Amino acid sequence: MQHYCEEELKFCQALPKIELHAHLNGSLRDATIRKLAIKRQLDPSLTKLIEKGDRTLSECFKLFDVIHQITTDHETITGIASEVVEDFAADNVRYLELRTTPKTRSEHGMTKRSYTEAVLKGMQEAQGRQRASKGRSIAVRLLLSIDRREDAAAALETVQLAAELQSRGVVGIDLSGNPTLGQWSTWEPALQEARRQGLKITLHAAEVYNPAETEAMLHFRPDRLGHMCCLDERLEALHYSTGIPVELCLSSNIITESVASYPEHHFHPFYSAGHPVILCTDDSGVFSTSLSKEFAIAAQAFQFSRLQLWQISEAAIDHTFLNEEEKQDLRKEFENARLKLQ
Ligand code: 6MZ
Repeated sequence: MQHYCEEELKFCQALPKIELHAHLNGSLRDATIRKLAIKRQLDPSLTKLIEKGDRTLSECFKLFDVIHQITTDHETITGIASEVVEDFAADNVRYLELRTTPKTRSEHGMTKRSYTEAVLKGMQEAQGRQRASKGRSIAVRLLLSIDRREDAAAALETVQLAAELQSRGVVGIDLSGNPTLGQWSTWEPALQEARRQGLKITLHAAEVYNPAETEAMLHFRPDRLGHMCCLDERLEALHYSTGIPVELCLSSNIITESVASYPEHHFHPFYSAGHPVILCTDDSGVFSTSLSKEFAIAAQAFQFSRLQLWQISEAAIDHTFLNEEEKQDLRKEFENARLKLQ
């Protein structure tokens, strides 16, 4: 069943947009996954896992492990980073904050640093191609993710790497991975260090019901939160009182069954209460979506006018991890786009 109307999708494609929650390995094109599965001679039983369908949250994490088996070497990492940037640009995303988990793969001579440099190279290549062909390019920054399976030392290594690469476009740290694994106390010291180093922080929170962890995360006061699907009234009130902007991914939450239906998605109560919300894709490849589709789905589910869609899109600029001057440039770009569309 299609949850958006084609006419609205066209409008949403023309809308300039900001993407703040996109995982690199979750955003691959189907064709790229198929090609890499053949190249890496992936076991056919695993190839089946990649085929599309409804996915529970735990199936999603099995799928990520399979995708990681085919995106192994530096050249592939550069290639997928470049493709993902191109895909967001083609969807009229003007600023992308891409996130990825740095990986050590000794069999490929890969360290967390060389992995991250391969991603940065792919991002730059895509931007360079756009500037050459169009005279302008999507702006892109990188967040380094800590996977919840990682221990305190691995988390700290990622933070130190991010701190060292700030001048190369790394602006922050994300905590993500299977929400049923690990303990907040493991990564908190590394996240405190990230803050000391001037990095911005976003946390996947309440993707499953875990009130003690969600409360600890809220008390930590990250710069942004992702998901916040499973809250009780007390945590919801606490979240509202902090004013921390929340990255919301409609298709992801519905497909993984964290939320029952689009109209029931918590995007709407947050939005109606004036709480800062940002529409995002999460894993556009895994969930067969795009940011334009997420806007079109929101338009249908919550009966948003076109003016409201513009406002939601533009308000995301305030919540990027850019400095004030860079935010101002984006606001000008949105203004120019508005004048062109009128
Ligand atoms: C939590 C998620 C996620 O880092 O290898 N990831 N973590 N919740 C989600 N909701 C569905 N979607 C993706 O991209 C894939 C990794 O991103 C995280 C997981 O750790 C996954 O392994 P990278 O580029």
